[in-house]
Amino acid sequence: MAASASPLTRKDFVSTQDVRWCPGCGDYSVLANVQRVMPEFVEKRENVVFISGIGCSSRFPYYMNTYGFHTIHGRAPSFATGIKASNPDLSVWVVTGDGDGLSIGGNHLLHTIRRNLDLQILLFNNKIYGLTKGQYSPTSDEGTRTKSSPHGSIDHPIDPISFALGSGATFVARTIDVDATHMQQTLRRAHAHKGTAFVEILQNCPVFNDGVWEDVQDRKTRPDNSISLVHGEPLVFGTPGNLKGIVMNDGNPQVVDLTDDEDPLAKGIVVHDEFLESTAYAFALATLCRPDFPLPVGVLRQVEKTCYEDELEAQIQDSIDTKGPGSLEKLLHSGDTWQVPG
Ligand SMILES: Cc1ncc(C[n+]2csc(CCOP(=O)(O)OP(=O)(O)O)c2C)c(N)n1
Ligand code: SF4
Repeated sequence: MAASASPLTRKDFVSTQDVRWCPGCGDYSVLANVQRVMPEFVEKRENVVFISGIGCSSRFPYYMNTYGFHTIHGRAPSFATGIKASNPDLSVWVVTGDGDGLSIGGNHLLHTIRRNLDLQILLFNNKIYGLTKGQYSPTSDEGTRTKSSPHGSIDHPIDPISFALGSGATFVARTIDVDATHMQQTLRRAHAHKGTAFVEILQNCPVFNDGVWEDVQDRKTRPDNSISLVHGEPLVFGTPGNLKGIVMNDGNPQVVDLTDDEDPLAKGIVVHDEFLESTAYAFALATLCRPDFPLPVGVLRQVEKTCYEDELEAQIQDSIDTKGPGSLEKLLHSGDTWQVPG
């Protein structure tokens, strides 16, 4: 565990607000883990801001004893862009849901990711609209029956990881609400990344979509249904006696059986590389889904790219160097101005 950067503790990040999520909601675990790691990241709470849109997950800023904005549906990434661009020293966190971030907010999420501001985006994926009482969302599986899809959803769902990769995300990871250790490690990695860190958190909504992630949440079935990504390690999953690995066949992932004493490298099992500049491999990983494949969990991709706020600052500095500091007063009274008689 990383050494604590400050005298703050988890309790310092717990607000006085009553937490209003349903009993058993996966959001509790995310909140607890974020509060636990936050003292490692900052020395002062006032240097942190949590920004959300609308949804159950978007109530998050109320429960963090930091600055926060509960903004407009789907617009948290845009607020975060403005906040980070004008206050680059702040630690900026976006909390969104699959509905908030990928329905109404898809456009905003896309543009924030592609600009690569140095901030963290946590997308809670429960594959449903929780707050509005259980309508299907863009990540709902085909056939999901809800009040708004009574005959079963006929939409092809969007995968948040593929969305982030397609938007040019420089850090893309997936973690699970019930796996505290993995989530904390993932949050540390996301925070350490310079650029937009996109983290999908698989989250159970026990009221409207209970068990949608059960096979990867349950400790017993998780090894067979997920694959833990570790840079430099072969893509092996399963349990002793039932080990399997992933090979690439003409660019297509394929599952092969492994005996317990078999060398995965000799069998051609892919070795995970999160630093590849090309997104092709990360996209191939993102296509892995159950029941035919294990679900990849961990960091899929991490690369370096310039950050929006640094480029912006450089442009401002360049203008000051060439044209002088400038005056807002002069600007406002330049050109064609007039007075409205009062
Ligand atoms: C402009 C606008 N449209 C629709 C709504 C209704 N609405 C509120 S939250 C929500 C979806 C939330 O789903 P998700 O982001 O998955 O969050 P969850 O509640 O599951 O955490 C919708 C459609 C709204 N508040 N504002
Ligand atoms: S409706 Fe679902 S997502 Fe919302 S608080 Fe309740 S359990 Fe959590």
